[in-house]
Amino acid sequence: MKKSSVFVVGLAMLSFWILGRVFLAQADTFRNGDFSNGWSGWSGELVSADASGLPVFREVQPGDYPDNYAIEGAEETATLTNDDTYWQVSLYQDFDMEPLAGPGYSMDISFYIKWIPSDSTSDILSATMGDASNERDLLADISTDDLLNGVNVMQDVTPWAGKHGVELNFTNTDIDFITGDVIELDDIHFTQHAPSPVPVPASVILFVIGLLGLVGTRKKAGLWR
Ligand SMILES: [Ca+2]
Ligand SMILES: [Ca+2]
Repeated sequence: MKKSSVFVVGLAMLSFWILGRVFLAQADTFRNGDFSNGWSGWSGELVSADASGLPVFREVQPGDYPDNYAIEGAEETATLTNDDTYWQVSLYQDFDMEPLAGPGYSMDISFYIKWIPSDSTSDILSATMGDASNERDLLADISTDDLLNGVNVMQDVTPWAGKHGVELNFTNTDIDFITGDVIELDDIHFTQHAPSPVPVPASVILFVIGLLGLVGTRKKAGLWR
């Protein structure tokens, strides 16, 4: 094959690949953040170790691994639990963020999270949200004590409004080789806030007061009809 033909074929393949990626990147909006619909919308990743101790990553349907993923109690709270086979358990959802309702709007994510590790000084949990260009640690300013007690986290996620292919990821990692570490999760939702009313500048208020004063003066002088 001539070099130019190779180039054209290569370019065509690249185009198809990019188009395919764009097509695959089309996702639903975020759903089932309260787990009232089971694991619908959610995916899992489990990490084990091979014979030489290297990590082996496995994409799973959470419902297929009830030892690692459960929905418990009247509140239908999701729990991620690691064990001696799967020392890291992740739950994630890929979705398209809804656009802002109007100029000046902002958007928050809120969720309940509680961490029950064997040792909070060595085990690790993470909650992240992001797309290809920008990722955020949703627990960066949350204290370990709050996580151990259970806490409602709220973070501004306005930069992702209207973005495609955003991922929300919760990961529970055993580090101290004592497994059975648990993350509880629930009530994950997004809320939009309208911009606060624009304050009227003092100069405008003074102008209006002046105008009213003028009306009063004219009335007194009998000049106003
Ligand atoms: Ca729930
Ligand atoms: Ca542990």
